Amino acid sequence: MNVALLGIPMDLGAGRRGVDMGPSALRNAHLAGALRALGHTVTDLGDVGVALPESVDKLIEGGLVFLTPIQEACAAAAERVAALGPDVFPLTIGGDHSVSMGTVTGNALRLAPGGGRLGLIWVDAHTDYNTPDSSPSGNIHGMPVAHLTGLGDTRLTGLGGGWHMRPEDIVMIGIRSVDPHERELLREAGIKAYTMKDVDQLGITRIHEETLERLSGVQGLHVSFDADALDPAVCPGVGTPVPGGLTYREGHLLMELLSESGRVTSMDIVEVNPILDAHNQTAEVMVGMAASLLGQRIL
Ligand code: Z70
Ligand code: MN
Ligand code: MN
Ligand code: MN
Repeated sequence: MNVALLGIPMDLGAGRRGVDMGPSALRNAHLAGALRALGHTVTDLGDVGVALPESVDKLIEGGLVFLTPIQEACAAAAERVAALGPDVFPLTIGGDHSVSMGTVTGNALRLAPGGGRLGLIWVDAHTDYNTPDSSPSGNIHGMPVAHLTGLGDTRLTGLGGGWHMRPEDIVMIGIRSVDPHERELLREAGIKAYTMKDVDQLGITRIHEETLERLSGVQGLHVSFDADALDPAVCPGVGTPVPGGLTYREGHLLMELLSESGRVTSMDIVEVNPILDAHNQTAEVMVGMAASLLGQRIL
């Protein structure tokens, strides 16, 4: 496969500094080399330009922290991804999870002019379904999925030029932290979310089967993997660690099964925070997840 790496070194959407160094940490953990070892052709497109928080004068607009520079970086990421051909596998590396408003939009535009029907598998401790009104923090990394479905601030919902995700084309896995009003919004939208209780009860194999069945009508499948979906013991380098996450093997099994399905067309790795990490462990684990999704096998 032709894999295109694109970094979005942005921490403007997160509550803590440091995930802007995620792309560097993942490159240092030999992301490109690991994928080349699997036989892929890997082209590193470098990074999208992102404003420094220190050089931005307007911090909060309409309750949203760093709205303008986040909108600009997401628009740039969407444009870069959309320009890639349909036979390329974009692997976009953040950055806080607000980058996915740009990457998911770009991948939908890559499928078809005006935006195709993209399925989204959101692997995360959080549902990231807050709107500016429901958000307890104003941090945009808690809001990307809502904006992708057309809810929230028009500057962010406008990223796809009118394209939006269908809520029924979204499946979330690993969920264990949802804000009260966010829970209501998720229910109203009808988004399928597998909590950690579901992971314990059903297991990854059944969740994978149900997910692909549910997303059987889409043209492409995007996996957005937030490092905080994995247990903090596995991935300590994240801004919002939540106990009781996916194990190392559950993460790999999910990636291996998705890889075997042959249906995944793009991926994000987000929320890797080297400042909070232990010897780049989180980046190394996430490189392993990408390798499993892109065909690495034990035997
Ligand atoms: C909380 C909020 C969050 C990380 C998303 C947390 C959001 N629900 N944290 N991703 N790491 O502020 O909206
Ligand atoms: Mn997230
Ligand atoms: Mn998260
Ligand atoms: Mn939109």
